[in-house]
Amino acid sequence: MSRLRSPTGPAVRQHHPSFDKSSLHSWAMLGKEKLIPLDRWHAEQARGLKLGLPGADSLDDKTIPTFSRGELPHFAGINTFMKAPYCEDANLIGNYDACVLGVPFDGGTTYRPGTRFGPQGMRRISALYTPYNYEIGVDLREQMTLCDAGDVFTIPANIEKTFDQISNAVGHVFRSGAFPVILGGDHSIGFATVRGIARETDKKIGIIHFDRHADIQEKDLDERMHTTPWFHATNLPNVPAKNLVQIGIGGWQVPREAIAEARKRDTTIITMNDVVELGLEKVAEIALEKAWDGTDAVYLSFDIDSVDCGFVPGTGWPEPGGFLPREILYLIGTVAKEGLCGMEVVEVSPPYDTSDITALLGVRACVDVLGTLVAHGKMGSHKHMIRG
Ligand SMILES: [Mn+2]
Repeated sequence: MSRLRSPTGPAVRQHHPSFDKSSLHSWAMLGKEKLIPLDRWHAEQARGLKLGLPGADSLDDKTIPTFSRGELPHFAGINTFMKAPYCEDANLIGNYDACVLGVPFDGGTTYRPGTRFGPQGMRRISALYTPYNYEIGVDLREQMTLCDAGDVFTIPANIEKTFDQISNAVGHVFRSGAFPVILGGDHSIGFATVRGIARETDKKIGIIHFDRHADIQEKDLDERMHTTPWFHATNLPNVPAKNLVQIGIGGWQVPREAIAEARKRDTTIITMNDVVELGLEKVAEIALEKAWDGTDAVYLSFDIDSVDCGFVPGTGWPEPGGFLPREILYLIGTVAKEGLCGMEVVEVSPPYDTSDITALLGVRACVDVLGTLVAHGKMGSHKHMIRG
């Protein structure tokens, strides 16, 4: 800020005399808030009073029940994702626009474990968020329906049986028409999640993958581990390797066999240095171009360790030099604008987390995607792929 000081009078600021705040995105979103209804919020409050009984006479706010029901207070209640209804009956998932499901599994980790607690960790801190986002201009409660279907029954000592369980669950959610939001779990699940969707469609799927690691070698420690999902996913007939875009890769944890495989399969790797050179906007454009080239839908796989380890201590293979949180949120939000057929957040490990910050960023990615899909009219855009 430049301040011109007259010798006698007060400081005069005149750097931006033509600044017009109505030119800001902020201004447009201020106006947009007025257009979003409050009907479902009022319905939730009424339901809270009915189920939770009216509050004490001393309370001025007569919408507050005695028993906490619904969103408030954020520190209370039974902790589903964003306090969304728990869809205990898996047959009813198709009644919702989107469905959160946890995959508590860390049998594919090759260093720090703990991601089996990822779904719980993300659910717990998800209570911090309201359904409204000013910058995106959406209120999820008013503009879409979300449920939490709980967790997949994983088999801790058997990765292949776990893969089968995951593909069953994700395939079921996808087939129901609800948009799958998958909370991992280590990255080994990426093969099983994509397979779950791929089996339910004849269409082709591209993958946008954010990570510090390439995760495309065939085996690790003699098994299919969290370093291997894309080798196996891109062996599926309708998941072409040329539509796999891997962004943020780099550092000293990328095995040579993964790079050899990426070269052989002709995936697109955009390293962190490439991101710095190209800029975020271009990277998003390139990712969309490659992932959508000849495909019918795109799946988003977000490894939390793509973000600099200073921001995400709670992860299995921390690596410095990754994205800033706002960079990854920009990229995720931008690639979601054209629609997705599913998404996952993997490698959140609460036992190593500090103040829930890693889990919080994982939640943020999910909520930003939901908000972006709603804002751009893409919620449900994957339904055309479901085999009839
Ligand atoms: Mn990784």
